Amino acid sequence: MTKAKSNLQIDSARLWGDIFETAKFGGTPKGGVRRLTLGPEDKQVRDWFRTACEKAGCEVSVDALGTMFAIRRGRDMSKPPIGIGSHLDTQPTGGKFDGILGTLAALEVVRAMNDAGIETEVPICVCNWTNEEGSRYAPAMMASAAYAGEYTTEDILSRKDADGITVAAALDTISYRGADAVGKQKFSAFVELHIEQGPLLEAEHKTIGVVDRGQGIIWYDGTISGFASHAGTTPMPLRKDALAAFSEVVLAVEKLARDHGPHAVGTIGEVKIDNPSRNVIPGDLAFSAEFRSPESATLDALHEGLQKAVAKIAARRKVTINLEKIWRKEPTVFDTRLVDAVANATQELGYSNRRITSGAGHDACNLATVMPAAMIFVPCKDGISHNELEDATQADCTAGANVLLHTVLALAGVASEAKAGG
Ligand code: HGY
Ligand code: MN
Ligand code: MN
Repeated sequence: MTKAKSNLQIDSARLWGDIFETAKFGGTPKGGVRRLTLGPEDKQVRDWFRTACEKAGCEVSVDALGTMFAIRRGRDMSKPPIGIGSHLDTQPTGGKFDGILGTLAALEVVRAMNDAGIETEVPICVCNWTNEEGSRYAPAMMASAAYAGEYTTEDILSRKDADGITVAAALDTISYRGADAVGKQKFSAFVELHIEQGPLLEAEHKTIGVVDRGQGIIWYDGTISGFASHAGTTPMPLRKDALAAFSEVVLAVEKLARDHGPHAVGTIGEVKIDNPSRNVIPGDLAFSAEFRSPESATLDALHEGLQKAVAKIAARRKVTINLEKIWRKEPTVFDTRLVDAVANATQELGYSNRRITSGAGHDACNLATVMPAAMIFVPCKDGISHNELEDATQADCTAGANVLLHTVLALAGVASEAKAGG
């Protein structure tokens, strides 16, 4: 096997052009991207992605949950491919880079190999995982979780969004409910490039994050039932105010996370009052909550603490609070051989770097439970993500894609490449 020239680089302008080209699908006036999974804008970007992968000589397939796999042939097609890629769906107030950089950089890696006339020993598979964000349908990283065996395909297909539309119906609407069973596409390893979505790399002026761990996550759905009554005539001591009780739950989540710092985090991102009215004391509401920590024991402590806090609030305020744990993702430890391959490629290319734990969840975190997996981070401006202001530099995105290229070449093996200048 020959060794790829370490000066082999991706085409920076082509990658950057793709990022801005695809940002049009669901582009928002503030420069963000609103491309909820399985919606019309997701179909647009999926169609664009399929065409671009086929133009790059890949064979594209789609599985029963809509995940897309684009195979670039290798010399030995009997071996499972090296998987690369990420996701193309976004948050409602998403940006141009979260998931999109990793998916388009994976496509760019294939094109750079094509341009260099490189044939790899084993095939390469570029992936677009369905519903990584978990905003329209829970859980997050839904399709890769099903791929890793955490959920059955039937369970996921039956999941409903806020309008009662199932995943199955949404897939059919955009014609991305593939014939292939989830899990049919095998891999020998998976490497994902992603923006850090946090402030560390930028603050330390590091170009590359060599990701060795990922936080664990717990998601909850909650309801609070008090008693709706007249805002003017109900004396304060007699109230069963669901929203006032909820406000104590919010502060309890925040306090628990702070008390288990510095790495634990807790957030309540959604609340919906049933039949809200300015002169009715809120009787019923629904909300979602989440905790994250790199340590499983801390997740246990946070979970226990929240149960206790909620029971106390409910008793004191004479309301009923139901808290359902709907998802728990254990912390991820990525494969050391792969993490070292990322570190070696980074060193060879001469990029400043540091080891880093991922605060966000990623498809690679699910895949790491069933195959060797690793991640590469690049900085994003002010660490902002899940916000339309999300931004990154062309130079950093290019560096990340170059590290992905050389990591993949090391893992896939170079069977042959065009003569220099050939
Ligand atoms: O929630 C997450 O960490 C990811 O952005 N879906
Ligand atoms: Mn993401
Ligand atoms: Mn995200």
